[in-house]
Amino acid sequence: MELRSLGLQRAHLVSCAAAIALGSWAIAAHAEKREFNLTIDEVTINVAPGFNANVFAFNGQVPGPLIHVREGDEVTVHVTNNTTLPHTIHWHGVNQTGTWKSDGVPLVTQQQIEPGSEFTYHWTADRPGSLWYHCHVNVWEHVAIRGMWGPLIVDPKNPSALEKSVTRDVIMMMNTWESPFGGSYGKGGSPGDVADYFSVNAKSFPLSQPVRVKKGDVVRFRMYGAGDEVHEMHLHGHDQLFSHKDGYALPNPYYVDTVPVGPGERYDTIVQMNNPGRFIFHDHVDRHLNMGGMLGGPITVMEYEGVAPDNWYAWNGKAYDPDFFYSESMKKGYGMFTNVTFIGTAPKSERRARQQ
Ligand SMILES: [Cu+2]
Repeated sequence: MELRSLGLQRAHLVSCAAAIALGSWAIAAHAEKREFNLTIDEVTINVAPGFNANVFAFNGQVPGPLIHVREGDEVTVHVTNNTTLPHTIHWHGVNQTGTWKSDGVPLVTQQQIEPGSEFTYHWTADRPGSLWYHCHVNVWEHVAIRGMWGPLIVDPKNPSALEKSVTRDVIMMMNTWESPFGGSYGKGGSPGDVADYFSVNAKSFPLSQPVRVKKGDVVRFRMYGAGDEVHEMHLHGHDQLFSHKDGYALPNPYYVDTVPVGPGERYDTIVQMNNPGRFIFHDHVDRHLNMGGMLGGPITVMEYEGVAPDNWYAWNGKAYDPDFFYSESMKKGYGMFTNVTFIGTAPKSERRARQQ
């Protein structure tokens, strides 16, 4: 506790010194203290038709809750491990300036958080961008196939004109699953094990969702490689202006139509919605359609307002969740945001045990 408060004081001094060096008190004046609670729970989620996965879920959901803060904010996160295996949380992209003991790496920066235990992380949002958080214990299982990941968006103190032009954020976290181990905690993700289901925000098409847009929208896609494979994300009908890599603004953004999102990476593209119709946005790795599937995996569709419905359209009449890509939550300012769509159910075996 003493060490932690010393760390806090040091971080505060560093940020004040930086503010003085910049000849501005902006950092010290506008930084907010933000405090969040995360639990880690064992639940089952439905990833694809015919495939459920037992997961370690932050606040019972996959992806984990959206954490949205501003550059310079001081963040405290209390973590409670309600599962049967140990975990930590690594804040991927945060540089942990003066707070290295909050980096979340077991046996390097902390002891793992044992079942039934708690741990508190404290860090300053020392750089902006599309960051994320994930477990750092047995990552080949916990991150790759058990859903232990969520988005952490740090808004820059001084957004660029390009960033200011954005009217909607779309957060897409792609990942992998191994159905033979879907029901077996503590197994899977090892070399030789084969991923056979693929998803965006933990849902494979057709369980994923469209992005409903109108002409004139400017969408910022924030794409994450949360699993163990590269996802070649291809948007039809539009130019994607590749603007940020791992949260860092490119000095010279350039246009692409396919983005290779590898494990741990983040790619942001900014797209002018200027071509009304229905356009698919999909993973171009053919195997990622799912094992034996006709059409599946990480897929969404840009559905423009005003386009007449067709009864043969695969998503005709679909129940729409406008926050599936955290687009609505991102409009609500800073804080932590959940989505009931992502919440799992108690594993069947556990439920049976409770009923008896
Ligand atoms: Cu873990």
